[in-house]
Amino acid sequence: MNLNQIIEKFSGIGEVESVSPLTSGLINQTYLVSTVGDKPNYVLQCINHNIFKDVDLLQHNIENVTGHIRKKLEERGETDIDRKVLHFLSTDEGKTYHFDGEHYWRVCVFIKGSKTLDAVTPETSYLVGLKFGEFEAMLSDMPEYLEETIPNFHNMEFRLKQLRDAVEANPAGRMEEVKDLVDEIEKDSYDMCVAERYYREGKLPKRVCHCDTKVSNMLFDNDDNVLCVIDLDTVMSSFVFSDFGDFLRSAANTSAEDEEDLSKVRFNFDIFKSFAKGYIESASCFLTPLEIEMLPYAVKLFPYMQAVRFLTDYINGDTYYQIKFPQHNLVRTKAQYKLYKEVSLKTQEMNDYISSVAK
Ligand code: GN1
Ligand code: MG
Repeated sequence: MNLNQIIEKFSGIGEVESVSPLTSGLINQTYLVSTVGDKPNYVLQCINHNIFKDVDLLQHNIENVTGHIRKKLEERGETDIDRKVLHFLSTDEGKTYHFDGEHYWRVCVFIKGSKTLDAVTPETSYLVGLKFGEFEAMLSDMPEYLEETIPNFHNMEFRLKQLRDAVEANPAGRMEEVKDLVDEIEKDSYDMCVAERYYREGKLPKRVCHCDTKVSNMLFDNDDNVLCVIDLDTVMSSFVFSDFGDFLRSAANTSAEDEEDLSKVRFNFDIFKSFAKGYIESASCFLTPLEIEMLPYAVKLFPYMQAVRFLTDYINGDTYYQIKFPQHNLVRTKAQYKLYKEVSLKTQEMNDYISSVAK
């Protein structure tokens, strides 16, 4: 695959100096394209077409969302807008992606002086909370309904069905090894699906959310101020819990998503408090009382859902997530399930804190 030939399909890129892989992310392949002189650098991505089946819809959503945010920032008179929202390049055919006959590619401008973080402090997570609340608030009046780029992406009932189908089919012969873990996880399955039931009863809305708010999907400047939200593939209608819970799943975990030593996996309550404070400050203008009351549920839901998803993939023989060693998805499952247990111990404290800030 000649990356230079792909880059040439996108208009306006200067002379390329080097192309090097950027490693974060479990789904798409990402490269940094450095150009000669003081021209901008770019991020080139090969979109995982097995997962995102409808790339045209995917890019359509991203164009809509970035366009809408850009408009909002302009209306607010913000400066330096190109550092606050992503800009995707078009090809000569006027599309924001290129299909080379086998793979789908896209390019966005690399925001100069930006970085990602793998961990945050209470100070930064307060700012991130404000930013995500603001992100959702800006998207709350999108004129067009956003179709789901991955149907049922954060639907807990659907994720449990996938697990149960995998258990039934046992395609990789791994069931013997994980049977007890599956039984353990199943015990809380009914409680964890409460949001879907409330949705059907008309008690909870779905709104445009980011749906992949892990810490590494946000750009910071050199002073650790939040610049913008990246990795927009999963921006779609969902419960606000997606953004709240998924951020804390990574940010308030005292260890890595795939930590093998489970004694290191704990829930950092200070991070929870500062993120919740920031988020409620900027999002309470549109959140319903029930959405606010259920935020602690969201913090439990996401490590739980992620454990179910990793375990399903392990049972299926690792067909979804990129893995670095054969047991990787099982290690990830156990770490996420441990986090779920740790968070659950703090339910009362989380409820008390949320009621104290959401007055
Ligand atoms: C995937 O692409 P990446 O690595 O940011 C996944 C998320 C998971 C996450 C777990 C499209 O995100 O849903 O929470 O891995 N994205 C997709 O690290 O499945
Ligand atoms: Mg990512």
